[in-house]
Amino acid sequence: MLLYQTAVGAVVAVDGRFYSVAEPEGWDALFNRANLETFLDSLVRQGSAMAGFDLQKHIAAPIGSQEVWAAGVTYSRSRAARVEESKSSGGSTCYDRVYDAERPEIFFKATRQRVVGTGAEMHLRGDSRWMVPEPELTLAINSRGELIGFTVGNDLSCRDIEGENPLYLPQAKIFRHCAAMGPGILIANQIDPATEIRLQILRAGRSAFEGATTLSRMKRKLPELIEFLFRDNDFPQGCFLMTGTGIVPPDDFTLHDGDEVRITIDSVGTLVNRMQSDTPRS
Ligand code: DO4
Ligand code: MG
Repeated sequence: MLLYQTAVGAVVAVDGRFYSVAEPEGWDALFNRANLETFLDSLVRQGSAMAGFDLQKHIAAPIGSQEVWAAGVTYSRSRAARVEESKSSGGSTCYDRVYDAERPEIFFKATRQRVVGTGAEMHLRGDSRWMVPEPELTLAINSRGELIGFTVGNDLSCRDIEGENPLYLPQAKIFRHCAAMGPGILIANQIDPATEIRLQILRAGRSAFEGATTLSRMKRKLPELIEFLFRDNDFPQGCFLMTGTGIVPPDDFTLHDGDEVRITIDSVGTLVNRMQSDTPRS
């Protein structure tokens, strides 16, 4: 069962049929509803499917007032890439250390206003010459710390800014339209570790990079990441947690204006975003 936020309200999809979710208090209330899966299940069983609904026309990012956080260096591929990019700054040992440490790296990624959904543009920073998408399984977690579902996330990042000095991480990670999530949320509290994540970058219609990994290559367990995120921390409207990238393009690759980034997670969906270097300020 997939939950979408759309211009006409929340919609749930089962077997290719769409059902309207009448939640008068809006997305945040739905996100934090007790027994969400049971509620949506009974709504589908009792309701009638929407006739002729065009999801692509109405879809929005599946986020309300939730903050977006991210875990890092959860795959050995991410550790290796970061050790390489930060060699000249002398900061490279911190990535080896955090990969093996009990405490994971968890950082703040975005507020709602910095997040775009599928089909929308992401922003390439004007002061970075080395940017990459980071395709990440993203957890939807309610205010009680319960995992309610999974979406596809893109933790767009500046490798040169982070590589110059790890203390620049917030600037490498947080900027206008720095995060994409969607298309919807797979409502479930478990996901098969054999699930694949695939990244495809198209430039002028041709493949500029393709890569894949599986969730089983992630070093950390999902409950472990959630437990650390919620330690001494409150999320009254719930939150999202990106779980780190296991796919990094080669070191000579950077995103260009106009590139299309496609991230697919089996059973969750495909997130598609075009890269823009001059998105007007909103
Ligand atoms: O250490 C910096 C960020 C790591 C990250 O975003 C990732 O591994 O996905
Ligand atoms: Mg990341």
